[in-house]
Amino acid sequence: MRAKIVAGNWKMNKTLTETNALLAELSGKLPDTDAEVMVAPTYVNLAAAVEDVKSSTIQVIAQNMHFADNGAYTGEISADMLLDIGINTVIIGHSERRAYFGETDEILAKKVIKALEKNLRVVFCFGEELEDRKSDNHFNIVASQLKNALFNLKPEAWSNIVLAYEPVWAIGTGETASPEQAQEMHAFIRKTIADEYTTEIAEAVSILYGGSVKPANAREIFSKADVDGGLIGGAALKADDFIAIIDAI
Ligand code: G2H
Repeated sequence: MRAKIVAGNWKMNKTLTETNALLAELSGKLPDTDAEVMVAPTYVNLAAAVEDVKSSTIQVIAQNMHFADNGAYTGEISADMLLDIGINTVIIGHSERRAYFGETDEILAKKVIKALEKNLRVVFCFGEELEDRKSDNHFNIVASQLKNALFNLKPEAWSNIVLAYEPVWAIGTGETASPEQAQEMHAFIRKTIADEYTTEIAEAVSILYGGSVKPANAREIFSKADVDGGLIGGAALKADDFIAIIDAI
């Protein structure tokens, strides 16, 4: 049985005061669920967020990390810093990191290796842009993103990987992939992993869908066989919306 996961990526939103308030509300309203529930606040609020959810099952995760152990990397955060404040999971490869901060497949491969070496679990994001889909190149792009960043990993490393397929054209745009488009791509991702590794590894990895998931569309997307949950942006910023999405899984 694959893990079902609903993860909220708060991006550059929520002050400390707002973080405390949202986590108090979420903890209080969290429904009984088989799914793992994660939230990714901004760096400066991570330690406080870990405290906030201490008596709840909500996991606090990080939005990014650097691939070096430590050193002269102004503004960056290391795996050890995350581990030391009780963070066990990190998002790597979000399309906004790729687009605005120049993170290439090569950089992302290094980050994934470092995170896994440190025993962090990785939520690895990838997905095609609109032109790729229009030119019917989306499967090739997704396959190359997986190959470049992940297919150097040893088979056993995959137990610490969660995938998040996020078509860039559906991120924060209100535009969502249809449940059929999501299923089609998730099945392709699983087959690509099975071809490179084994069917067992492909069947065991959780693949989340991300891109304008909201209470109104979550249930249908989550009902698809190869969709194991969601990475939620905008709709994770309001407790009631996020709870409704957790309820939909
Ligand atoms: C995709 C998603 C969360 P949103 O970036 O990672 O954001 O749900 O706002 O499209």
